[in-house]
Amino acid sequence: MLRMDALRRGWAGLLVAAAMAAAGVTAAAPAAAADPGCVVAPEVGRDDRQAALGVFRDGTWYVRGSLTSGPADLCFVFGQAGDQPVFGDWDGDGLPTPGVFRASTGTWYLSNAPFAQSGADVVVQYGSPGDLAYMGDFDADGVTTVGVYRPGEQRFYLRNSNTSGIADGAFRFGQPGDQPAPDPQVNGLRVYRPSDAAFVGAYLTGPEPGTAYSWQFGNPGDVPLWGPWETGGTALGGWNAQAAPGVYRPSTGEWLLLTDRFAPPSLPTVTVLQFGNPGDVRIGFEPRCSGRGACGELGG
Ligand SMILES: [Ca+2]
Ligand SMILES: [Ca+2]
Repeated sequence: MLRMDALRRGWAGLLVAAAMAAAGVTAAAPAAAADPGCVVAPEVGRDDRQAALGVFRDGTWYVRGSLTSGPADLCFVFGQAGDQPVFGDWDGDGLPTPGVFRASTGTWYLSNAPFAQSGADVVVQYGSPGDLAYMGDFDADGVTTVGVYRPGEQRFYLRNSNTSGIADGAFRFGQPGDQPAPDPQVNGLRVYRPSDAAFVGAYLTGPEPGTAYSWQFGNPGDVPLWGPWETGGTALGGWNAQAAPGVYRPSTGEWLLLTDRFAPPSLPTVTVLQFGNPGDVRIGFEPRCSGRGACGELGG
């Protein structure tokens, strides 16, 4: 659990350029052309928001609404090639929605609509070229906010609001080669260590937190994922799914997702499926109510 008094100790400031917009600025993220085969999001109904898998390809998001192999159920355009897709409840209304982090300019484009129909509702300047996106709910107030992992320093820089400014928290954690493994509700530090094929995490209790857990999952060479596929015995893709680890295995094109960590050992707990193309960026996708507040209606 993150506590503000703990966060105030030993923080290094992260200076960001002030030239760009702060929170509240409405601007469209530069968008790529839509894939002609894409069924655009406004045509799907409210019940279709149980999507669980997403891939990002050159500015187009492809979404599949079940934990099965197959094609995308819908897509939408938000961002451009090279952007890092992110996902979170940026306004705290209970509905997680898409965003992108453009490291080349240190700019975050955040949408508060389920499939980014409104474009970028918030533009935040935070981070530097080479940074990797690390969003989360670092102060556990129900609002997902921006952060980055700087691989060269093995250091996280975190904000508790979707605004430009210095870091509310800076923490050295991880080792060379680690990749950040964020999710919209994480309130700690978490990396994936490819050499060990393990998710390694820490709680935000000091300037250099120690490892709190190490969770082996996948094989060396896998790409970390974290998404809403942990069902705890409920139907796959159902509304009760919780965030859980997974990996994408480039050598086979497979997603391997921990779908029921509480199942008896005799039952399968890992779902293996194929979705997307080689080179796509995979992301856990959950455009639905998180349980904290009212659901937003799907706009057209
Ligand atoms: Ca929201
Ligand atoms: Ca928060």
